[in-house]
Amino acid sequence: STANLEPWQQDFIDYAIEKNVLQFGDFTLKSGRNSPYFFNAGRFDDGLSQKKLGQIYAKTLIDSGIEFDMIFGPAYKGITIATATTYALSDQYDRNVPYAYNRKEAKAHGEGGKLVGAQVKGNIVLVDDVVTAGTAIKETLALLEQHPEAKLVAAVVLIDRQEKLDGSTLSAMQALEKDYGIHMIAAIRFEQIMAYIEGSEQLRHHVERMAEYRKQYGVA
Ligand code: OMP
Repeated sequence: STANLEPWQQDFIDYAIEKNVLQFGDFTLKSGRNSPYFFNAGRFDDGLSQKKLGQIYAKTLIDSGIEFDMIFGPAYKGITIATATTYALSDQYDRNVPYAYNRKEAKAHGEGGKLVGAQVKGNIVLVDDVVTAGTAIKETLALLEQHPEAKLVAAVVLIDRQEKLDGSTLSAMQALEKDYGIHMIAAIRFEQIMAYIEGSEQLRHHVERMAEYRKQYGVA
């Protein structure tokens, strides 16, 4: 692989392996594909993890140069990512950014409705963990369509698995950009995970299966 791996990406993958977030074996994905690796962000389950995650999302978003007004975290995993990201934006970039998230079930009493947090308006950035087929992001698009004062301008994810959609030559990230004009930004891409494995003595034995998987499902 020719993908260059930045030092902060190297450090972050080190940490993902240490936390058993990045795993190798046999996994069935939401899409039904059988994958030799899985990135389980749910195992980032402590304060240091949240600090590192927030910093990575904030850095990726700020480095993209995209102008935005607020962060949206789709339930459930996006919710903690939204808080970690806005905390880091405040802590490291002196930007106080509002955030909102959705409930999976609408509440019939109390404040009611499906959205929680700041009023959803302006240029919205969605945050989520991993993109394979982009299903979760499309659901948020549909949800935000009910709020004409809000525009989804970008999505920042931790991992772009860079997999072809069925019947397409494009990945979910590429298709979402093309079809909806949303800037799709990933902190780390599959090709960088490959580069990491190729450079690791302990993990190099996974290269063959990973390369096979990439050949079958990966985008050019
Ligand atoms: P899509 O909604 O198809 O893009 O799949 C992304 C979702 O699948 C993530 O939000 C996870 O729920 C799950 N997933 C992972 O967490 N890690 C992976 O490495 C792969 C998947 C997956 O099932 O594709």
